[in-house]
Amino acid sequence: MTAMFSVDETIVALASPAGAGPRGIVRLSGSATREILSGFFQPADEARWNEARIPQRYSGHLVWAECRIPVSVDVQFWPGSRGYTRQPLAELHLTGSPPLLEAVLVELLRRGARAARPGEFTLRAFLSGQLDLMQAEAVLGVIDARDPRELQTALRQLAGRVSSELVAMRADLIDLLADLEAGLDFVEEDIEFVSRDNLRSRVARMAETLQTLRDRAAGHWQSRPIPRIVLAGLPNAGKSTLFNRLCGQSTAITSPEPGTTRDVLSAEWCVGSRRYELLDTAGEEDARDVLTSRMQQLRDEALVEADLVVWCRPVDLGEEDDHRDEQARVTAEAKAPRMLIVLTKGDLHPESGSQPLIISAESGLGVDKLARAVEQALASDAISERQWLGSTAARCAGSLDRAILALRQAVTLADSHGGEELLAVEIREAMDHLGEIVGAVYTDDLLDRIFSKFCIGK
Ligand SMILES: Nc1nc2c(ncn2[C@@H]2O[C@H](COP(=O)(O)OP(=O)(O)OP(=O)(O)O)[C@@H](O)[C@H]2O)c(=O)[nH]1
Ligand SMILES: [Mg+2]
Repeated sequence: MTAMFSVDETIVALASPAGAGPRGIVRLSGSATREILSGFFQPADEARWNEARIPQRYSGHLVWAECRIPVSVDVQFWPGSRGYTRQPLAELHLTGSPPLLEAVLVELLRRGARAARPGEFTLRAFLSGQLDLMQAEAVLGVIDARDPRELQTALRQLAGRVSSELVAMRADLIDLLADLEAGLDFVEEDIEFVSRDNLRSRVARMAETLQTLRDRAAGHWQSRPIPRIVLAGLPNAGKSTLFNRLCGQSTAITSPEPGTTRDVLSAEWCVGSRRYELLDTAGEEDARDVLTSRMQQLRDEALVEADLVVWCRPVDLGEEDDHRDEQARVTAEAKAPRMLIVLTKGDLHPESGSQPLIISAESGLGVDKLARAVEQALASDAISERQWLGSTAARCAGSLDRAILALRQAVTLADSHGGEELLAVEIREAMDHLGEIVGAVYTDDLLDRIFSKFCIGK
């Protein structure tokens, strides 16, 4: 055990951002928290402090030899195991003056606290069972979130719905394993503790749930800081003209000839402080030869990897094209995670101006509305789809795949009347991989890797 994993010492760190600020927070946690503070912290209400049994806030002063004037402080104190780390925990809220905070830290170290390492408070929360590993990563995600979307994902992961589902599943596997192993002792008597049908259906259901989780996360293994928006539609729908208008450049060639765009083009679309990666694609049509099939393939890849597809449908389509557009749209929608339909070339039909999302890349009509609709669609995307942070997803992809594989093998074994021992091996395997995801099974190395990304004081 390295010192990092020992929870006996009382650790201290600055928990507020470095530098001057209106308030500074010093965090202290460990069994000696109260002893270290006693004499240093002089509470206004001594009796209440001495009897502290429940988490409360105390005002008072800090008094120590080097400091001639008592320093006013508010102390939030969690006695017992009610705090974040499940150990006594105190937060000293002071004026955010760097030399003052520094002096308080030095005094606490002198009184027996040890300087905390990066992420050590959260590590203690993890080691005490307060958080699982996915949630610990989510703490980092909350701290590092670059926009509201990432924050939402991190908060959802912190709330732990996915992890509690995985923990419950793992508990069910442990039960199954116990039943199987108990059965092994009674093979002679032909006693079964869990029927094959029951086992098969439970395991199959788990494999399915994990696969859904895996699929949902598939596009998000890498956390993508800038959402990717793909313009798609029939040839000549005005995609490239819109692309040029949104990016404020004339990168894409446009022409009245259908089939102008062949490659996938990419440029940045900025709306206020928001940035998107915008892709222009070839129009949807049937592949006729090597070139067109390559064009369609590139387009399909773009659809799959999009965060949002904007389907461009001209207002002036004839009846036949209207049908073609609908068919192509449905096909594309099946590949895309989310789709927004816009009516293009709105200037050709001024009377249709009341339609919800009608735009004209020529005149600029409705472009603002489109930007707002895109923002909204992506916000709801965050709420319904993103369950995992990119960092967690990347760490867990392998474990999730191996757990699914083991469960599928267990189903096959159950179908083919394979032996109990073999079933037990697969179930144990799945259990271990789920354990890696939530952190029930971990190595010091892994913890080091995860927690060293934290800042000190968290
Ligand atoms: N009146 C009008 N014409 C437009 C508008 N947008 C595009 N067009 C015209 O429609 C034709 C096709 O435009 P493109 O932007 O090349 O269409 P595209 O969807 O990229 O076409 P492909 O690349 O062939 O799939 C061009 O002649 C454009 O000038 C618009 O908002 N209003
Ligand atoms: Mg084009």
